[in-house]
Amino acid sequence: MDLNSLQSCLSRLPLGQIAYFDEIDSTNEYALSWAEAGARHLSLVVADEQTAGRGRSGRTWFTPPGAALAFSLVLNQEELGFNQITRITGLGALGVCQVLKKIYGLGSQIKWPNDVLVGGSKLAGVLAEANWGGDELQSMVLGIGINVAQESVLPKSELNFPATSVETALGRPVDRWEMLKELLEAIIGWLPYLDQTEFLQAWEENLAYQKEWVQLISEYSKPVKGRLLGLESDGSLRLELPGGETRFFQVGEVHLRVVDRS
Ligand code: BT5
Repeated sequence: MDLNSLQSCLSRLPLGQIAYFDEIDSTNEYALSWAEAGARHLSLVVADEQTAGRGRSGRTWFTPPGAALAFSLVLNQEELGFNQITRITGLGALGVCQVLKKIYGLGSQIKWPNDVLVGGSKLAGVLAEANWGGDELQSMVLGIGINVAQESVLPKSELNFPATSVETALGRPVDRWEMLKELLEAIIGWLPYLDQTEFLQAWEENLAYQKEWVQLISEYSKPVKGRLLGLESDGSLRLELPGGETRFFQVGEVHLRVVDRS
């Protein structure tokens, strides 16, 4: 891939500027600096390889060359509306689920808040980051990493959750640039409806572990066990605790694991 080919592949989409790198530290890092320097709404950064791809809380995201999709989309605040920023992670994850279904017939689910699972293994991760100018939100960067070929999956010993790739799940090669085009189309298509119930419902329908007992693990508080009920309008997770009380948990530094009731 090169910039010209990427531009022609994506020419029908209403994107801002496009940047392509054979190798970069992190597309989110680049997109955040670009956004700060005034990148237009829907500007896109794509890389074949990331040397310092990141996940949440300084964790790393593995993106070896030729095997994955890694990109970041700049979303300007004026185009978004402040109360929609908590829905951006869901937008990315839902977009991935819908595109896997649409082009490959592949069922997937969202492990709240930011992972996409196929057959219980992680196939994609989403990282939404904010670009603040003082107290004011200027823009959001929506970063998505998808394991396309098996080479993008780290060895088990380096993972804290099982992982897979699109090609492993399908048993055949796929065109990752077609996937990128379809995914951007899905994301851009949802943007005007982000504040609608329809979006929240679609997001909720794709949640993994519905009605199952899960545990939320955080570095800062004791683990909480509960039955997964669904989402609140700001994207918080609704759990029923063992005593029957309902509680909400915001997208913070939490990990979700499925557990036995006992
Ligand atoms: C995520 O974080 O899953 C968000 C990943 C976002 C990556 C994209 S790529 C484009 C953009 N530019 C960036 O720099 N980032 C975004 P989290 O839930 O914190 O998961 C991170 C954990 O997933 C790591 O600690 C590993 O255990 C695991 N992991 C790392 N690489 C993986 C891979 N390729 N496939 C599956 N799991 C992986």
